[in-house]
Order: sequence, then structure tokens, then C-alpha cells
Amino acid sequence: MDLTLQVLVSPEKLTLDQISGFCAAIARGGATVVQLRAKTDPIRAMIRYGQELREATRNEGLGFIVNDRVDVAMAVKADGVHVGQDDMPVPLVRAIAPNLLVGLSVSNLEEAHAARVQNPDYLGVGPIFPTFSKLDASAPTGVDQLAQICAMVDIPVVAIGGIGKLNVSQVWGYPIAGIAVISAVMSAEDKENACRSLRPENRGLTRR
Ligand code: TZP
Ligand code: MG
Repeated sequence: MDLTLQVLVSPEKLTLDQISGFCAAIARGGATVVQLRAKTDPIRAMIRYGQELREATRNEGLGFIVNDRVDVAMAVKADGVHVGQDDMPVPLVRAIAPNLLVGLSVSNLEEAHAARVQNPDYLGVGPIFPTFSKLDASAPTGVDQLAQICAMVDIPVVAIGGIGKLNVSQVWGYPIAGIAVISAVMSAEDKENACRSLRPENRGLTRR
């Protein structure tokens, strides 16, 4: 999966009827993955929403990942699941859902070190910068810790947290597989252009 630009969506910020237009717009702008992150929805609602996202992402050639819920990821035939430190351990995800790509969140060097034996398909590292989108976020790692984690693991790294057009060039300076964002795209009026402005090649950067 091309992990370059992952956009996290939730039913509060994107209604069911907006999903197909949204996916078309972000795909035009260069997004590569959509992650469904619905922290409070009942499972029925999450599945209904996930089915709609599955269809739209498939139509647009986008990858589709579900946050937290392995059962929902399987039920809606997502491409992957993203788990955190308190969610189902990666080896158990693999055991029950061998075909899902698995992302794992880490927020410091210790967690990144421990993640190596879990062997996820990618590591979500962050928050890199202060974020207002995750209430229980740990202290920002800053780009120095991002650099250290990139050097420490062989696993593709996706940087997340407080990334927007003003600081995105900083993170592309490290050997990351991609970035993941909420507000930089979801709070933008023009979501297509918001995505475009986050891609390294549109900022005159070459990827490391
Ligand atoms: N995990 C670490 S930071 C974060 C998550 C889900 C929120 C990212 O949102 P934003 O608006 O891009 O800072
Ligand atoms: Mg989680």
C-alpha cells in the first residue's frame, strides 16, 4: 500500500452522504489512504459508515484502514487495521485476520523499540507536533525523536500529529513512508488542494 498521505475521517467531520465526493476530491489531491477513526459510534453505525467508505475508496483507488476495531475492519473488507498500545496486540490481529495490513501507533522511543518484535506493517509515530485532534495524545515527539525512530526500525514509518502545510516540509526531511493528518485536510474548505499542498513533490522536495 502506498502510505504517502493518509487522511483520518470520522462521522462527526464527514457525513455519510459526503463520503463519495470527499474520496474523489482527496484522491485528485494525492491522498493515498483513508482511515476510519470513529471513537464513539456504536458498531452498527461504524459498519454502515465503513461500508460506504470501502466502496468509495475502492472506486478512487485509495487504501482503506479501520482504526481500533479488527472486527469492523474484517466485516467491511478494509485493507488494514490501525491499532494503538492498548488495542489488540499485532500478533493476535495477524492470527485472526491474516490478510489485513496492520499499523501500530507509538509515541516514544521505548514503544518503537518494543514494536519491533510485534512486526506491524507500518508504525504510526506521533504526535510529532502539538495536536488538537486527539485529546489523550502524549507529549509531542518533535522531529528529533522521529529521526531516531526512523533510524532504529526497519518498519515503514508514518508521521502523525499536528502536521499541516506550514511544517510538513520538516517531516519530509526524514526517511518516512508517509504522513497521516486530520485537521490539515478536514478543516480545509478545499480538501483536494489541502492534500496537494502536503505532498512532497508539490513542495519541491525529494523523498528520502
Ligand atoms: N494520533 C496521534 S496525533 C493524532 C492521532 C490520531 C491526531 C492527528 O490529528 P491532526 O489534526 O492531524 O493533528
Ligand atoms: Mg486505538
